[in-house]
Amino acid sequence: MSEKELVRFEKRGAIGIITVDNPPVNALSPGVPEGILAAVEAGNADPAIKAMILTGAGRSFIAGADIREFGKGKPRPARKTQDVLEESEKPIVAAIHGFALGGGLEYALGCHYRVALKGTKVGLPEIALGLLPGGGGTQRLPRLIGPKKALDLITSGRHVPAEEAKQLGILDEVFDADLVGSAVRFAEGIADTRPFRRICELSDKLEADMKAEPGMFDAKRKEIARRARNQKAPYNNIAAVEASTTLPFAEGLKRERELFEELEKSEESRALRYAFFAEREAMRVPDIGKDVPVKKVETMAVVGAGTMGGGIAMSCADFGMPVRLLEASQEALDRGMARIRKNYEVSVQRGSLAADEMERRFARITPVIDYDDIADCDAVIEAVFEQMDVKKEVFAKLDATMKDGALLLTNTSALDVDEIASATKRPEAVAGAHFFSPANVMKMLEVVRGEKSSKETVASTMALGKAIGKVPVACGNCDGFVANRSRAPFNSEMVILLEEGCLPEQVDKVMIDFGYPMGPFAVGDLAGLDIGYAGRKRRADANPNYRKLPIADKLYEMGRYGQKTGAGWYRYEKGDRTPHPDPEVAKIIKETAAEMGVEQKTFTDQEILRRLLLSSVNEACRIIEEGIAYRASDIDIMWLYGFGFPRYRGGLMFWADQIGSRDVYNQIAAWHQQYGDRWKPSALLRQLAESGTPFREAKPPAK
Ligand code: T1G
Repeated sequence: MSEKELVRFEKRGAIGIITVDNPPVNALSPGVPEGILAAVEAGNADPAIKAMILTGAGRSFIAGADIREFGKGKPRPARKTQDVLEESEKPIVAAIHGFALGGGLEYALGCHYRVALKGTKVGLPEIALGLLPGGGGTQRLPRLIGPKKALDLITSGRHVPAEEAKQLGILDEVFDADLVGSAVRFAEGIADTRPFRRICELSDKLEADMKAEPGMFDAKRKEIARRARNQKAPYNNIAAVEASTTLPFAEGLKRERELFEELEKSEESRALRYAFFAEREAMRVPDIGKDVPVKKVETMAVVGAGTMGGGIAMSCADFGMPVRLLEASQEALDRGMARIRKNYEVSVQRGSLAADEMERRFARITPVIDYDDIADCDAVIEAVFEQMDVKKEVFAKLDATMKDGALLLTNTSALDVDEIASATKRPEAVAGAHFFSPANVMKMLEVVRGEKSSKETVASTMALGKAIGKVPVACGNCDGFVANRSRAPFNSEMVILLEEGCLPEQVDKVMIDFGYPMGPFAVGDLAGLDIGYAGRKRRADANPNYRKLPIADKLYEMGRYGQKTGAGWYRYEKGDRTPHPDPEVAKIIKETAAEMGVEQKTFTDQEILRRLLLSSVNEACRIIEEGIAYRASDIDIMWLYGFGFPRYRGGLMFWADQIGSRDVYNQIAAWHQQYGDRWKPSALLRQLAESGTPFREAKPPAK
C-alpha cells in the first residue's frame, strides 16, 4: 500500500483528521510514520486548519511498532515522529479506541491531548518483547504521571483500562460513543488554547516523586531480581525511566535510545519476539482454512468435578462462559464445588480477585448429577479418572445424550483419542482438549485430532480454547501427544542422572538457574509421584524395552508421593511447601546405584542441563518426523505454556538452535554410544544436522 493509503488526511471544518489504516492492528509498519509526518506537515501548512486529530481505522488505534521490523538493522529516521507531533505549530489530539500500545501510546504522548472511547486499553508492553519503549515513552510518561507510576506501567507492561488511564492523567477524556465526532468537538474546544501542553516541558511530577521516594529505582531492582534473573530488559527499562529523573529531556532520549539498542540485538529479545509470533502461528492449523465453519460455544459442560474438572470449569467461568459441572454422586459434586469455592477464596485473600467478581464467576458454574442436565450444551469436556474403560463409558453416555453438533472433548493427558471416540457413533465430533494442571492457571491447551475428528471440531475447539483464555495448539494422536511425549525423556533422564551420582537438589538448582520457576524434582513432588508412576507403568506394560527407573519406583513403593504425603524427592515440614533435601533419599539413591552397579561421576551444570533438554529435543524431532506436531515452534509454545520453560529463551527448539543442529546431533550420537538405545538420534535430527537446518525450521515430511 502506498503511504497515502496507509494514512489518510481529511478535513472536518477547521479540524484535520489523520487516520492510520494499516490492518489488522495499525502497526507502525514502513510507510505509516512517513504518512503521518506528511499529514502533520499538510495540516500545519493549511491556514484553514486550527487543530488536528490522530486516529486509527478498523478495530484499534496503533498497536505499536511493527515487531517484524526489529533486528533488520534499518536506518533510524532523522526525526522521530513523536517529536514532530509534539513540535507541531497546531495542537494535535490523539483519538484512541481499541488499543494504544508501545509506539502507539508513544505517538499519543507526542500529541498535546489524548481522548479515548470507553473500553480502550493503553500500555507500554515492550518489556514482554525483551525491549523498552524506544519512542520517548520512558521520558514522557514519567513527566506526565510521575516516575513512580510510570515505572510500574513500564516494568509490568500491563494494559491499562481507559478509566484508570484517565485517573492517571494519560487520557484527558473518555467518551461513550462517536470517537471521531467527540474528538473533533474536543479539538475545536482547545484549538486556540495557549500555551501548548507539551509533555517534554513538564517536570513537577518528576520532582515531587523523587522527593517522596528517591530510592524507588533501587527498590524496583531488588523487587524484580528473582523474576528478572538472566535478563537485561527489566534492568534497562528501569534505567531508562531513572534517566528521566536525572537527565534533561533531550539527553534522556539519547540514553533511552542506547538502552533500547542494547536490547534490540539481544538473544533475549529475539527469543521473546519469536515466542510472540509462534503463539499466533500455532492458531493456524495447516489444513484448516478460514473457510471451515467454527461452532459458537455458549454453554459448556464438564464431566468430572475432580481437580482437573474443577479447574476446567473455573477456566470457563473466569471468561464469562456458563458451565454445568456433572458428577456421578452428590457427595463428589459437593466436594468438587467446595474445592472450586476454596480456590476462588484463596485468590480473593491474595488480592488477585475481587469478592464480587468471585461470586459472579462461581454463579456461572451449575452443579448437576444427571446427564440429561447437560444434553443441550454446545460442548462437553470429559475430565474423569485417567482410565480407558471409565472414559469410554462416559463417552457412550455422552453420545446417547448430547444434542447433535455438540463438541465431545476429552481432557485425557495421554490416552488414545481414537479409542475413546470409538465409544461413540459420532467420532467426527470427538477431539482431545488436554488442559495442564492446575487447569484454571496454566494457559496451555493441547487440541488433539483423532483420526476421525472433523476439521470443524478441531477449528471449533481451537476457538473455544482462545475464548476461555488458553493458548491452544493442535496436534496428532499418539501416546502422550506432543507435550507429555516430548517431556517423557526429560523425566527419565533426570532420574537416571541420580543413578550416576547427582542429587535432586543439584539438578533442580541447574534448572532454576536456567530460568525455570521450580526445579523438576520439586515439580514432581507437587504433581505427585503416583501420577508419574502410573504413566511409567503403562509405558512399561506396552513396551518391554521401556527403561525402568528403580529409584523413582522405590520412592513410590515407600508411599513417598511428594507434597501430598509430606515426603517425596524432598521432605516437607507440616503446612510448609518448601522442599528440604532428604538424607533418606540420598541413601536410597546411593544404595540403588550400588545395586545397579552404576559407575558414579560428577557433572557440570551444562551437562545436567543438556542431558535433560537434548533428550527432549531428540524426541521432539521424532514427533515432527511422524507428523504429530505441525511445526517446531508449536512444541516451543507447549514448553513455554505447559512446562514453564523460560520465555526469554524462546522455547525448547529455539534454545537448541543456540547450540546448532550439528552440535546437538554429535552430542546425542556420543551419548548413544555411551548409553545405548534411548539416545539413538532421530532421523530428522540427522537430516537437520547434515543440512545445517535450524530446528525451528523443522517441518513434518510432505504427505
Ligand atoms: N507488529 C506486527 N504485527 C502485530 C503487532 C505488532 N506490534 N501486533 C499484532 N500483530 C499481528 C499479530 O501477529 C496477528 O497477526 C495480528 O496482528 C492480530 O494480533 C518503539 C519498541 C494488539 C493486543 O507489543 O499485544 O512499539 O497472526 O492475534 O488477540 O517503543 O496483537 O493475524 O498474522 O494478537 O486482538 C509494542 C503487540 C511493539 C503489542 C491485539 N506493541 N500486539 O490482540 O490480535 S514494540 C505490542 C498485541 C514497540 C516502541 C516499541 C496484540 C493486541 P496474524 P493478535 P488480538
